[in-house]
Parts: sequence; C-alpha cells; structure tokens
Amino acid sequence: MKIDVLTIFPEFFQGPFDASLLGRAHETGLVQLAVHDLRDWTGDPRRTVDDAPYGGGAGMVMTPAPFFAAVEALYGGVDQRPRTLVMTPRGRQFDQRMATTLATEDHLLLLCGRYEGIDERVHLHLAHDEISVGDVVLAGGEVAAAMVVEAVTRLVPGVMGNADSGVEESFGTSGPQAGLLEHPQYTRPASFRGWQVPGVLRSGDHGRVQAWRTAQARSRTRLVRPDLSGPENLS
Ligand code: JFH
Repeated sequence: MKIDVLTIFPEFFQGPFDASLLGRAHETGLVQLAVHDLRDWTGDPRRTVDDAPYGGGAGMVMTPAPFFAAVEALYGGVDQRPRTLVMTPRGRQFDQRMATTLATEDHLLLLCGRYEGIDERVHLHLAHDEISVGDVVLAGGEVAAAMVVEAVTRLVPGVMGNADSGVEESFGTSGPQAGLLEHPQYTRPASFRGWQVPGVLRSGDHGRVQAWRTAQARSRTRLVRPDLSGPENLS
C-alpha cells in the first residue's frame, strides 16, 4: 500500500513513523509513506498557502491552487488521483470499520489543512471523503492523518508481527468479544508487589479463561461505553 500525505508540516510525520511498526513495514516495502510539502506547489516567493475568507470572519483559509497543483504534479491529473481523504472536524467519524475498508485500497492521499480549514473546492473536487477522527478540534489535519496512517497500516497483511492480534481487539469485527472493549491482560510475574494474576488465567482451562474474558469485556463495555453494547452484546 502507498500513502501520500500533503501538508505544510512534512517534518511532523518523520519522528513518529521512522521508529515504529510503520518504519519496519516501510523497509519491507509493504507500506510506502510519502509526505509532501504543500508549499512546493505554491507559485510565489513567499510560498503562500492561505488567504482571508470570502464573506469575512476570523482566521485564514487554505487556498485551493497548491492542492490541485500537487495532485496534477504527483499523478499527472486530477482524474488519476488515488482515493483522496481530507481531514476535517466536519467529516465522517473515522472508526475501525473505516480503517479496515481503507486497508484494502492500494493507494491513498491524505490532505491536511491548517488555519480554519481548506477552500471548499478542494473538498468538492479533490476529496472522495471527509474524515474526522473525533469530536474534538485539532489545530490542523496532521494529527488526524497520522491516526489514519497508523490505524490503516497496521491492518495491511504482513505488517503486524502476529497475524492474529487484530482479531479479538476492541472494536474488532470478529471473535467472541466482537464490538466490546478488550478484557484485562496479564503477563509475568504471577505476583507483583502483592497483586495477583487472577487464578482463572493460570488454571489452564481454556473454556473458563474464555468465559472470564468475555464476562470482563461485557461488564467493562457496559460501564464505560454503553453505546457499544448492542443487542448481540447484552449478557
Ligand atoms: C483542522 C480548525 C476548523 C472551525 C467549529 C468547530 C471547528 C479549527 C484544518 C479533525 C478533527 C480536525 C481538523 C482537521 C483539519 C484541520 C483547525 C478547523 C475550525 C468551527 C477551527 C484546520 C482540524 N477530528 N478535529 N480537528 N483545522 N471550527
């Protein structure tokens, strides 16, 4: 999978993704992340990317031309662009289902704005979809795009060390605790500062372990995320 990101802060993406999972996926060629500086496609010596809003109001709006020029330079034309997502607080809420769908694409382009957002013509004529990562207002699209990159790339087959670890996690779409928050996890030592690992997890009885985990996942979900407790999750 190839992911292109357009941003005025390309350096933002260097640190987090070089060290991690994605760094290794990049080396193996499974995921190719290319971050592009939007200012490379400005036409003036001051490399301007923003202007005052038509109709007035506070703040500045990102001007459309650099986005279109970048797409034309990178792909040879707007019609040849990959699946293009614009980060915005007014977008469709990003979730695990969307991540799994996006993980099947072979090429994505993520558009990051700053200031008060991007000229509507970019939304209308470049973006296939508008994505919000939650009901919170960020200072720009970069953190949102980083979330999308991380959530999507870990689902690309072969990227994760353990091929199974996507199955039973929170918001996963299959397994005995599908749609529930995850159960508690323990590792060694069995006793740490006087706190014991629950005996059932050391019993060797897989049926009892599974029942305990599902009960834990259900009660935790009811308590902190009742909205996730659909009819199929009611105990
Ligand atoms: C972004 C910003 C818009 C306008 C009422 C609420 C918002 C500040 C580009 C995504 C999520 C973002 C996000 C994504 C891209 C950009 C800052 C935009 C407004 C009116 C203020 C610029 C924010 N999920 N949260 N934030 N900004 N207000």
